[in-house]
Amino acid sequence: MTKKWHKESIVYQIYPRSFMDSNGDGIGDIRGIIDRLDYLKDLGVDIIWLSPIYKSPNDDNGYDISDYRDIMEEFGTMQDFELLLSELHRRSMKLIMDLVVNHTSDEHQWFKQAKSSKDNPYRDYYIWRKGRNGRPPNNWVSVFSGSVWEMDEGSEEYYLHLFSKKQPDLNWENPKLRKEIYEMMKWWLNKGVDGFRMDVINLISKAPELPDAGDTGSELQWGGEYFVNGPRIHEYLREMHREVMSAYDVLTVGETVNVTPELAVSFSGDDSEQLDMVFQFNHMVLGLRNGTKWYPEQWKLKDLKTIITEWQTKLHGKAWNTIFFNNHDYPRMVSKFGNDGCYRVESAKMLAVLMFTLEGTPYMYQGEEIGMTNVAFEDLSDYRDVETFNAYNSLVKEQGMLHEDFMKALYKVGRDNSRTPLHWDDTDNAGFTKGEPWIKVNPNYKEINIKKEQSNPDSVLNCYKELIRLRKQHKALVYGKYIPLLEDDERIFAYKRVHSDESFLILLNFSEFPTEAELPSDIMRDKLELIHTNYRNKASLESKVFEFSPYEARIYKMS
Ligand code: TEU
Ligand code: CA
Repeated sequence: MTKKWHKESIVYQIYPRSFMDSNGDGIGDIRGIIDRLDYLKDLGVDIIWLSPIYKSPNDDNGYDISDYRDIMEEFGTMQDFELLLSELHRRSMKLIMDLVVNHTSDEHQWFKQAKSSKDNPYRDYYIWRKGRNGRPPNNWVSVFSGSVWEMDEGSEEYYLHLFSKKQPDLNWENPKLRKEIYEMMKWWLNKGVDGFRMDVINLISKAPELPDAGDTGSELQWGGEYFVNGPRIHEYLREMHREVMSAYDVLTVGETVNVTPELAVSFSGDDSEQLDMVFQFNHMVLGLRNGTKWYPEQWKLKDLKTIITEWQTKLHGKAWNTIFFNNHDYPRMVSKFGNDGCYRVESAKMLAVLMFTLEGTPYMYQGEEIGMTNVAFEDLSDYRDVETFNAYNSLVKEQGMLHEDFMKALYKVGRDNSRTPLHWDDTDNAGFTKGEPWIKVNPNYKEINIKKEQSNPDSVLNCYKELIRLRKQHKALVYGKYIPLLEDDERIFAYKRVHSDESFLILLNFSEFPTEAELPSDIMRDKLELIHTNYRNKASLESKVFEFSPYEARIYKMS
């Protein structure tokens, strides 16, 4: 297996709007990030992934870009950005940018031109079709609810938008558009950025006929079969690699929805010449019935284990995994996979052990290192996410779902759960801003904040630091082969990481109950050395059976 810097690195995702506000306007900004780089360096972070900071009208918090070569005014200036980059590099840290090229904002110059007339040269940068007897060109449903088609009154044609109507999809069939994107990417790479996280990159190729999903003429439905991993996707990514990435030693990570391990290998396999690694979401959508987001159910540990084992096993030696359990689109990981009530600290630490002992590059999301939790605002108007409002209109106002039921679902799955400001200390607004924050702070900030965590040697934050240090010390935790144990156990997640020079045994009690487990007899207890645990003075090896406290996690070195 070839070793590369990006496999051994720890990535930290910053959601700039909510990280740190330097000028009191209530919105996080680039200066705020610069001020806190020493915190990230001290934590052990190597690479920062910045969610979009480009010029944007913020319909989808920056994922709707109106100028790829400029900075969002609220976040600062290009000079601020260049300072951030040099301050990172001075600390031997790297920066990857979010690259959002499935769509632009409808306020991008290209779209304004395209809309202005049918024979404008930019018309073909987007996807236009005539309606069918006053109805949209096909029946696909948008990720953000409603039809994917929006009528343009001027030309009486519809344009395609897989996300909000302010995010028109780009037409990748057009070679001029592709070239323009590649030039833009080179422009950023030549500035010195160290790679890209590519937003919904496996949606850029659509089946050209754009056929109805399911039965012709049926109700709105998911048309993924015609645009997820579409017909020319590998061709485009290979072209991008050849034209752009191959000339730079940088990191590319594709956000790919609905992929199997086989597809992931086809995108990021060692000789694929497309991407370095992909984010896959099979574990993230656990508990979401048929992938529908707004009817969450309880997820099961066995399913989580099955998915992780499948991905760890099938990619080993072929492609490189990413490890993450939350980001700006999903609930906080301690609330979803742990217990954000009385075992918040224990379970946040246990999940950290999982993060840093699997094969793949760990991608942390801001706030997870202190065990930040979901939020439950009483009033819908305290929320900010376009996905939430569109879903509310569609499900509650049009389809009769009860307001209370929607709010309950929102508390579990809403994207704003992870977008509330980062808690720096216990002063007003958690030290995030001197002004009025763009979205309310989670009221539990007095209990959960960085300052408090820093002063407590036993905190979640210090546990993260310790685990990052361990991972950097032991290559087996990065490259070792993953071998699952106790696969049928409904409470214990157990596995080995086996490498030529050393091996580790990882045991995690994913339940709130004291639990016992008996390991296979070939694991010799007298050959185990405990090197990490989230409980003090515990984990004696005397008894034959392993006994675990709620959410107890242990790492043993095996000899
Ligand atoms: O997300 C892609 C995506 O499919 C998500 O919309 C996801 O399905 C949804 O959040 C689950 O509720 C990327 C970005 O990460 C997201 O923030 C953007 O809104 C989206 O693309 C459009 O750019
Ligand atoms: Ca600000």
